[in-house]
Amino acid sequence: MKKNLLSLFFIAMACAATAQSVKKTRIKSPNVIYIYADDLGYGDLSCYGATKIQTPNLDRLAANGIRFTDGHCTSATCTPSRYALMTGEYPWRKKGTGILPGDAALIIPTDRTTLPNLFQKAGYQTGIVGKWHLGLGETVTKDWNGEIKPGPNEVGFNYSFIFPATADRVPTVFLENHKVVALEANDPIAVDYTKKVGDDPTGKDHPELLKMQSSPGQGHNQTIVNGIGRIGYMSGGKMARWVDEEVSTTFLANAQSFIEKNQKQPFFLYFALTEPHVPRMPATRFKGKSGLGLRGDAILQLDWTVGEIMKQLRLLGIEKNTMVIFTSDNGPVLDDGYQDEAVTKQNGHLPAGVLRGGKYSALEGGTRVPFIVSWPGQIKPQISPALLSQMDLIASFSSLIGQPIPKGDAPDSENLIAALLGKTVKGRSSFVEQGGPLSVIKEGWKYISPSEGAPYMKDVGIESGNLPTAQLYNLKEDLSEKNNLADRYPERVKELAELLEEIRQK
Ligand code: NG6
Ligand code: CA
Repeated sequence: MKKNLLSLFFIAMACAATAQSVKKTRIKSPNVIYIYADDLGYGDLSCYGATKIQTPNLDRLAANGIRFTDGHCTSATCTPSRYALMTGEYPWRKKGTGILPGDAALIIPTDRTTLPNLFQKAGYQTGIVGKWHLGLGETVTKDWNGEIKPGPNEVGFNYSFIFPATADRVPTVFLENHKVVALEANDPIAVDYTKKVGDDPTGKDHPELLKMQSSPGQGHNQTIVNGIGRIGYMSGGKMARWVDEEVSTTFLANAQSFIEKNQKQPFFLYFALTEPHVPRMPATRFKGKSGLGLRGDAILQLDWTVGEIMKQLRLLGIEKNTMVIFTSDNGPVLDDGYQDEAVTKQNGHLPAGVLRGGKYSALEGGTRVPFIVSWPGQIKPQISPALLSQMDLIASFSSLIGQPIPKGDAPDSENLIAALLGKTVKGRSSFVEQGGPLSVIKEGWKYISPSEGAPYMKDVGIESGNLPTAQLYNLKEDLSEKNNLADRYPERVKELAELLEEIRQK
C-alpha cells in the first residue's frame, strides 16, 4: 500500500514537472497574432480617445493588455512600413520601397532573416492572411494564371492567403499560396498598369456604372470591378474577382481556419486587414452603422473582426498563451480617392486625434498609430509611453523565442521585448520617421528635415510637414506640433540633424 502511494506520488510529481516545462516552453514560444490595420489613425479607436465612434473589442484588447501611446510604423504609407516590419530595416535605405503598383515584383530579399522566417526557424507554423503589398514574382510582367513566385511563401510563410497590393488596385483577386483563387482556365487574367487591356469598362469612360464615384483628380478611374473604379487595368478572371463587401469575412474565415489548424503548436499569424483603406465597402450589415460614412462603418467592421478572433482564441482555450499585437501601417486619411462621405459625415471625428498631419505626412499623424499588445497569461494591463516601432518586433521576438538573427540582418531593429511585455517603459532612444522628408525623434524632441514641396496636400486634405527650413518640436509639451522651436534652439537642431545623418550613413 505504502509503496503504491509512493509511486503515485512520484507519478504526480513527474506530471507536474512536465506541465511546468510545457508552461515554460509556451512562455518562450507563445502563439503570436499580428493584426495590421490599413490607414487607421491614432484617434480612430475609442480607447485612443475617439468619441464619435465606439470600438468595444479593441478597447477590451487594450484594457487587458498594453496600450502604447508612442508606438509607430516607420513610414506614412503602406509598402515601406510593411517592408520594415518584415525585414527590420529602415525602408528608406533601399530604393523601390515606395507605394507599389499591383503588378510589382517582390521587394523583400529571399535570403535574409524576416519576421516570419525567424518564427519558422524556431519551429513555428507561420501564415499570412490579408493585404500583402510587397510585390510578387521576379518581374513586373508575369503570368497571373500560373504559379506566382517568389512571394510570401518564399520569405517565411508556410501558408499565405493574400491580395497582391491594395483594395483599390488591380488585380482584385485573392491568391492562396502561389495561385489565384477560383481562376478558370478559359478566362485568363491580364493586368497592365500602362495601358488598357480587355474590354472591361473604365470609370473614366463609364462613370454611370459606378456605385461609388472617384474623387476628382485622384485617378481610381481605370478598370471597374464591382461598380468601383480601380487603379490599373485588368481583364479576365471574372469568377476569381472578389466582392468588396466579402473581402473582410473571407480573410477572417481563412485566419480562423489557420488558427484552428495550428492551435496545438506554436504559430505566427500575420493578419493584414484592409480596413479602413479605400475603397471602403464593408459588408452591408455595417453600412450606415457608424454615422460617419463608410470609413466609420469599415472601422466598426475592423473592430468586429478583431472581436471574432479573440472569441475564437477563448473558445479554443489558447487565449492565455497567445500574444496579440494590433497596430496600423500608416496614419489616417479621409479622402483617398473616392467620394464615400468620409469628409461630409466626419461629424467632428478626428482620425489622428490630437496629432497633426496624417497619411503621407512627416508630422506625427503620419506614423504614430494605435499600438496594442495583449498576452493575458503574461502581461499586466497598463498604458505605456515607451517609444517603439513595428520594425523592432523582429529583434524583440528573436530575444523572446531564442532564435538568433545572423549578423547584418534586421540592422535597424531593436530588442524591446521588455517594453512589449510591459516590464519597462524604456523604449528606443531615437527613431527615424518617414513622411515625405525624414524626421528624427530623441528624448521627446522631434526634428523634421527641410524639404521643398507643398506644405498642404490639397487632394487628400492633409498637412505634409514640408517646410524649406528645419522644424523642431517638443513633443512632451506640444504633441500637436504647433510650435516650431527651431529658431529658439539652433544647437538642438544641429544635434538632431547630425544624428539623423549618422543613422542614415550607418
Ligand atoms: C495612392 C493612392 C491612394 C492609395 C495609396 C496607397 C492615388 C491618387 N492615391 O497613390 O488611393 O491607394 O496610394 O495606400 O492614386 S497605402 O496605404 O497602400 O500606402
Ligand atoms: Ca496603408
